[in-house]
Amino acid sequence: MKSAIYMLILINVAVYADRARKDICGGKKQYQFINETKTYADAELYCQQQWRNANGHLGSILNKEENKHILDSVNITIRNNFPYVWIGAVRLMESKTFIWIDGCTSNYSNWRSGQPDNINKHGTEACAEMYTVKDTETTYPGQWNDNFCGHKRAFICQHF
Ligand SMILES: [Ca+2]
Repeated sequence: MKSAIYMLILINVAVYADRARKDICGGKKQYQFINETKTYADAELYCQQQWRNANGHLGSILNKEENKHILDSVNITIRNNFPYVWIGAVRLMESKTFIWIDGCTSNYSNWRSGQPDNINKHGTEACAEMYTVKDTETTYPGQWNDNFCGHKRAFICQHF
């Protein structure tokens, strides 16, 4: 799994170079909910391949409006079937910092209280998911958690 994360980091570096050509972070992106479950690396690959010519990636969430937009775009029946979905933030190597996989940056975050905690019986929690439903008394739809990248989740792609 580590190699998959390193691959994602390399992708990120490549995207930073891409940004120099086109300011994708300021552009109007579209999100697409994918109701297939995949590991984090496979989900990112799917987004890249599906929108090869449109900067496909797992979705970055740069502000409150984008976070709400993602949640509102997935109806409640689907949310109940997929209570956790991968989004495009990954842990930067072994640090406490998470970065958006498309290379965009923002001060916005919406972590659940106590997250990211990097605590998992499987190992490092290097990938970010969003809760789509109320998970516990202290978890609300739209909040984020770090989790083990090998879990299979539905996911949110973005493209332009
Ligand atoms: Ca966690």
